[in-house]
Amino acid sequence: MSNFSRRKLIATGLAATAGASGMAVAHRLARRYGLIPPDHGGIYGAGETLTYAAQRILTRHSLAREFPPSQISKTPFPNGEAPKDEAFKRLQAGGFADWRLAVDGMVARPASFSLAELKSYASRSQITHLACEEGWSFIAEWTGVPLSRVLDAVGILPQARYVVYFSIQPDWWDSVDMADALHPQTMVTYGMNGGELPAGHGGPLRLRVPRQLGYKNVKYITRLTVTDNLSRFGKGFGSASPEAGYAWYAGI
Ligand SMILES: Nc1nc2c(c(=O)[nH]1)N[C@H]1C(S)=C(S)[C@@H](COP(=O)(O)O)O[C@H]1N2
Ligand SMILES: [Mo]
Repeated sequence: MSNFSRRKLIATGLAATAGASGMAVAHRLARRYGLIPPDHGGIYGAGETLTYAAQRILTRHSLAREFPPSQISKTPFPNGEAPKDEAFKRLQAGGFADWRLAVDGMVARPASFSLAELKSYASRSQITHLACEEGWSFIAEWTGVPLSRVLDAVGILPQARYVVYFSIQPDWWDSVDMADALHPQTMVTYGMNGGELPAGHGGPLRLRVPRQLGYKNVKYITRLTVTDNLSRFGKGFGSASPEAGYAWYAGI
């Protein structure tokens, strides 16, 4: 069977079984194709599996919408304020010259990048929407280096399935699967609207995942870990968010 018709069959099967004989069959199908999200055991269990599996099959390569400059929001909405802890303030006072992004796990050459090193790679800018699950959103131009470029530099091993990302704020960490990690719009972001990325929006470094909701776009990232298994991170849900009731996969 061609890849396309196989995908279509799985998708149709998932959609049909969701309504009819319930989630169990959808879950079995998803498992067979390696599409069980790490938080499937949570409150939403089967529903999360169905959303993630169906999205991955149908929209694996789709792009988030990009906007013209005229659409950039006049007053972007910083959800939070810059971290107030001493470690962050010290780095900020030094112009973030000592900020590092460590990359480890299932990679051939673990490395630690300074901002200057990240900025030495070809940059990409995109005007995309950041949507919070609480209902507000804004459009901004984001500049950075595609995550795929950073992963190329360290050489991901073939077993890699997820990239886990950590913030200087210990409560904020998350992960994406390789489809999103290698997606051309997923960026290690250091600029916004033509200037530096403001601390309120995650400066000096933030992961932008425009195909997922705001909370997946973790600010102040300091470390990436490539892995084939999310069970040893936190409570094993692939993110801190499912512990608070939010889905690991927040595709839009
Ligand atoms: N480190 C960190 N990352 C974070 C958050 C946070 O509080 N700390 N908030 C998240 C949430 S819930 C949203 S909606 C967006 C808000 O992005 P903004 O501050 O650029 O508006 O950042 C996400 N990333
Ligand atoms: Mo949010």
